Amino acid sequence: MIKKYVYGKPYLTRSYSEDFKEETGEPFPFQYQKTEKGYTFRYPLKEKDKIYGLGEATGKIDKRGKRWISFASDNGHHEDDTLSLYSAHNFIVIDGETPFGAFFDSPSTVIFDLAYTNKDEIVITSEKPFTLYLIFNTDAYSIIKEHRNASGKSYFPALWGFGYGQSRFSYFNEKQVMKVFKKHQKYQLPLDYICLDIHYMDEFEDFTFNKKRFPDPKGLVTTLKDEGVYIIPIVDCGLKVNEKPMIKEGLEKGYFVKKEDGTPFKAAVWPGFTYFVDFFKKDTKEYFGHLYSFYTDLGIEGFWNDMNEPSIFYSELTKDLPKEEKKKGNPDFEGNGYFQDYSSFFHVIDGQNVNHYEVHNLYGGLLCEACYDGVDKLLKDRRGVIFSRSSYSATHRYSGLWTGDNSSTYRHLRLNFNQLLGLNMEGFLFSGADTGGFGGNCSRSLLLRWLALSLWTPLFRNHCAIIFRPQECYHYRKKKDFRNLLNARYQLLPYIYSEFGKAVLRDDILFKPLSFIFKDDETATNIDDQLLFGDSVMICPILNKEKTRKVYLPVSMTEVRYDGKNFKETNVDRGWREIKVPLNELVFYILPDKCVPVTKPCLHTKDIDLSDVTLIGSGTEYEQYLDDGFTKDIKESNIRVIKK
Ligand code: MIG
Repeated sequence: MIKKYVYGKPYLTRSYSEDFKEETGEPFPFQYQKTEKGYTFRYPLKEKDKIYGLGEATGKIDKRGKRWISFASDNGHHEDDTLSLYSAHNFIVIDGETPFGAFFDSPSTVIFDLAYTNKDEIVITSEKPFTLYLIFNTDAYSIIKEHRNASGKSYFPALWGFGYGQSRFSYFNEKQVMKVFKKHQKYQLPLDYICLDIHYMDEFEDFTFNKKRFPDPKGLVTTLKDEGVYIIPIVDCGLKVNEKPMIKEGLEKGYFVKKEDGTPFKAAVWPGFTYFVDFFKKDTKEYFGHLYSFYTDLGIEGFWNDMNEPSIFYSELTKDLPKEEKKKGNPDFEGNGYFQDYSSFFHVIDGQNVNHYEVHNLYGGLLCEACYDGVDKLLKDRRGVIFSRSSYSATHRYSGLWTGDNSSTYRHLRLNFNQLLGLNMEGFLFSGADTGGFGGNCSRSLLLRWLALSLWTPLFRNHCAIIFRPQECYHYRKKKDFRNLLNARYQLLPYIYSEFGKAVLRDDILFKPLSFIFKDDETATNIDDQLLFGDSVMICPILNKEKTRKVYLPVSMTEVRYDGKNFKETNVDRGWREIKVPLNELVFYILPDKCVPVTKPCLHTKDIDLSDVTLIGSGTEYEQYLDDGFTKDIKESNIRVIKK
């Protein structure tokens, strides 16, 4: 059951698709107070209560003890105690004797003190008007499904988006891109797409290719696509200030955000000064979405939307400030260290000038919506592949999400693992981290361990920043070890793709804690380094330097050990066990009476046959979601039961 409460006159976010009737009473079980600081909600926690949610937020899986400021921020150097990240995801579940969910649907900042200041009390504050949805159901899992149901179906990319992707900031020219492809081919490393970072552009300007370095983008795209490898260009959010017709059109029609005096706001990002589309205005989404035709005309079908918090380096106002001043983060939140100057620009909403701060958290998601609608039309009857850096609750309807800049450390591998449940709770089924880490030199063992985790995440991409040691798998010794883990992904794709399809259709999540299923098992409730993946699998990746780890089995299961070719199955008893996992192997578990469909290895999803599967595990049948990988008709009848 969902109850809706409205505070002030909030801007309609359209995050929940249904029209819920507004309640008038107190938002029980919260104690509500209106103070100078805004709208405040308190809840006393019981000793065993756990808190899940906040989407992309870092910290433990159980968010009890966390402080969080929901304010979309570019923060590449985040850690467990970071206060804000790229996305603003405002849904939490308090899991205890009387579980309930709360979605603070606010276009602006919300402050979550989840038993941080006072260890037994939740205090949530919003300065600006917003809508509160409270969700009541029997358990945390059911509450999450209700939130998923109310916020709309998850974005479903083309099958090739589930392949392995290789990225780098940046591949500087066509030759380097071809080399990445050829090396993967030479060492028989599976690959479905290569990402082009900002250096493919002409002076960092979106919707251009540098003619010298990429003389024939259409040729490149076609050649690679024939081989089964797609190109995904990055698209930055700011549009370079110049005299081009698309910019003139934007200025004439008032499509860009403005300063208080009504003149267009300019701020510098990679190409120098840029304009920002005012996605709140009618017509602007269509304008922006159609710009992607530049890429689709070249045969491109995948897009990587960056910097859409929006993140800016400096504005006209802050341009001449001394560097230290320019670098000063906003005092209210953490950021990329640059003074974001959001107070200088305004959106036009229902004919009114609204300062960016009032609606900041919606911006990145609105860009995704514009991109999705545009690409949807441009690709006609085919699904594309889109992922973004910034988002709001419900952006999952339009885009996948990657978790932004991370580091090549075991700490960040663990941090990535901890984000999986929250992202799924927000509907971001198509999500994943920069595998191997963005900043830093990734060691061979770290990359292998990270691959062993990321091969379960639907968005599976290796990305690395400029200046660091190359991170493509073929740069490391014993390529076969890397091939093993990439093969594992492709052989498991029938399962991963099918679980994804079912989760989309049934408002389900892919990653869940053991406690969601094994409710009465006290030990299972406290396990936070193992997760269930879909209906059949339990994953237990190694997230540190060790070669072994302890695994807890709430029931007897099938232990599966994959060595690059075979899935070796052993029945193992419930309870604790210690397992040894060599760097080139994958170990996971299949729940009793469940099955996992696996297929033969291949190098590209174009060569995969998702219907040609073997069922492993102790069950006898499996419900498989299956389609042609491109259709937009995602329907229940695509699910069929297959038997051993
Ligand atoms: O200012 O395009 O998170 O993945 O490689 C940095 C360059 C801009 C940030 C993204 C990262 C990307 C980088 N971008």
